[in-house]
Amino acid sequence: MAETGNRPQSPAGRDAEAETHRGGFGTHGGESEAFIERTFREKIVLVGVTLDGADPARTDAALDELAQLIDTAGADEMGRLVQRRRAPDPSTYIGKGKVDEILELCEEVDADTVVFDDELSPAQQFNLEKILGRTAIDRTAVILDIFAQNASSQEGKAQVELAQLRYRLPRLRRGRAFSQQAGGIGTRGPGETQLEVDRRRIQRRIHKLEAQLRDIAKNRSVQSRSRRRSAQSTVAIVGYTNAGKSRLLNLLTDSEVLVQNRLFATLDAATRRLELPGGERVLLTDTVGFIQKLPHQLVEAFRSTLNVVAEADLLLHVVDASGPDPDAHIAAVRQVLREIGAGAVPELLVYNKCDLLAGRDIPLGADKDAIVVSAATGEGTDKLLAAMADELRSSGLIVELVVPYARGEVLAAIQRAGHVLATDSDENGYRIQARLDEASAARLSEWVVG
Ligand SMILES: Nc1nc2c(ncn2[C@@H]2O[C@H](COP(=O)(O)OP(=O)(O)OP(=O)(O)O)[C@@H](O)[C@H]2O)c(=O)[nH]1
Ligand SMILES: [Mg+2]
Repeated sequence: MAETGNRPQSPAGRDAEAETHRGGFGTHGGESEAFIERTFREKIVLVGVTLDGADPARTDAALDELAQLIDTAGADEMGRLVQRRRAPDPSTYIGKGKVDEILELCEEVDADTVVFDDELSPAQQFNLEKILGRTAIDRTAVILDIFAQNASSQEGKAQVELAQLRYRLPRLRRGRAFSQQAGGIGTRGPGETQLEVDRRRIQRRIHKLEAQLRDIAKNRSVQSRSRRRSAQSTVAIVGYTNAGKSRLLNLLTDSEVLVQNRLFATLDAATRRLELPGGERVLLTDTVGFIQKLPHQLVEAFRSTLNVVAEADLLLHVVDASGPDPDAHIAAVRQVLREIGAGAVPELLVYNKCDLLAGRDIPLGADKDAIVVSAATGEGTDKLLAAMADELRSSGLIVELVVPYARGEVLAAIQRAGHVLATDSDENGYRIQARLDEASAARLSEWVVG
């Protein structure tokens, strides 16, 4: 019987005694229980699929990373299985024969839970759990669990809960009777009524969290407007999880944000002041790390936090140069950046952990402007700071200008000189936010406010 110890048992899970495994997933319904049990270390079997045309080595690397995620979530890998397939099986994701193999392996190692590297549809998950007699979850659920463990601020907690509930909602089902699948309209039992109740309850909670997060975001956008009026540049540190973003922030700004050799140690953005060698003052923000197949529910829920990235003047994209496949990590990070609308923000690639390379060459690839540093030894930071100053100078400052309605030609000059971010109007004229280089900002200084 799967139930988290001290939390109230959910109505949906009450009649789930048919489940013999000890995993955490069988008991949907509660608002924030974990997918993987934390009262003991679950034994887990990992499953990966190499689709046609994909590189099997990539599947292995993905499973290594999944093993790391599992460990971070507090469970142990007992074994893994990989299958090559042309396409996922719509009902069980992997082939039926392979499901039997998994069952055998699970029994051999007494596994509690099977974790698939790709997102399972609710139907696939349902069918797999039925055949395997134990919890079947996917990478998304594991990442959601880790986020839930690591969230500490009110906003972070609300964001993670929202992502969990959006993931959970389509997967809600009553515990024991599997009539949902075979049944359909006209076969509703009393359990389904309970299911409806659970759905409504979760939906209400989702709306409440959305409203709460909107309020927090509104506050933040007031703050960021006032920061823009002060024309301070903002630099966001982004990158793959565990690349050393927080340690770099600490080094550059003499701070003490949490640094850990664990995935997703940072969930809440931290902003610190930094003075560049030329005396320019910038705000440096450390953000949540990204990963391959980052659940879209999380990207959605963290959208307002990630706005600092989309609105930044410059990104420091930190890469673990000592990692197994830096290029794959870079590609995964850029993919998420595009998803959050930060694809066009200027980026400085920063290869970190160069102290671990022990003479190996850095895989700089095509990017000759990349900087090589070590957040551990401080090597390369002078170059990094100088490069940041250069980039910011060439990409310009965000300034606010007020132009009287009668001076249309000034408006046109601003548009020619830089990039207009926002236009508003009040009794004084047009109020414009634009990114301008230093020369243009000086030329238009008559209209610059603040
Ligand atoms: N040897 C070495 N270790 C480093 C370096 N930079 C970071 N680390 C280590 O790498 C691990 C991860 O560092 P963090 O700064 O927490 O990484 P992060 O990118 O903020 O990770 P998340 O917040 O979890 O996404 C920690 O154990 C750091 O001490 C470096 O330059 N050299
Ligand atoms: Mg961090």
